[in-house]
Amino acid sequence: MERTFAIIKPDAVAANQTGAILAMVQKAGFRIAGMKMKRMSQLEAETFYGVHSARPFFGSLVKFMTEGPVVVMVLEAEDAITKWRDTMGATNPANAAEGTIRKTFATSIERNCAHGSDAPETAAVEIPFFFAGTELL
Ligand code: FUP
Repeated sequence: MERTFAIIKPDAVAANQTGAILAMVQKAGFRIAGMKMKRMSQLEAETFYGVHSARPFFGSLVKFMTEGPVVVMVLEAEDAITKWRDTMGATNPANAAEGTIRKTFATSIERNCAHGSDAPETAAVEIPFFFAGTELL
């Protein structure tokens, strides 16, 4: 079993799409090992997306990720990292496959409604960034 880190982003939470996205999480066969709602601080968003700090979209991305509450989750499944990225679809919803979360709900490459770790090393940093070990069940 593998674990990945996932976010339902502020656009989807504000649009009351949390329940529909959670239904897709569960239909895809993930076990939710941890979940909570929070509002990311500026520092949290800047640190979380630190790898993108030199990119032109960084400021706008941080502003978006802090504009309202998010749902952070740890999802467990066999091959969870790849499986969750497949369930979300491509970063740009214009390129996302039919039936994926981003194709269904996202409105732009920035406001793309969901996040998922891109590799085991990333998940190993992202999970403890948001969850204490005692919060994972
Ligand atoms: P992903 O792994 O699918 O989240 O995509 P990236 O790591 O490439 O990008 C992280 C986030 O930056 C994306 F979710 C959205 C944002 N982004 C933009 O806003 N503009 C871009 O051109 C690329 C990414």
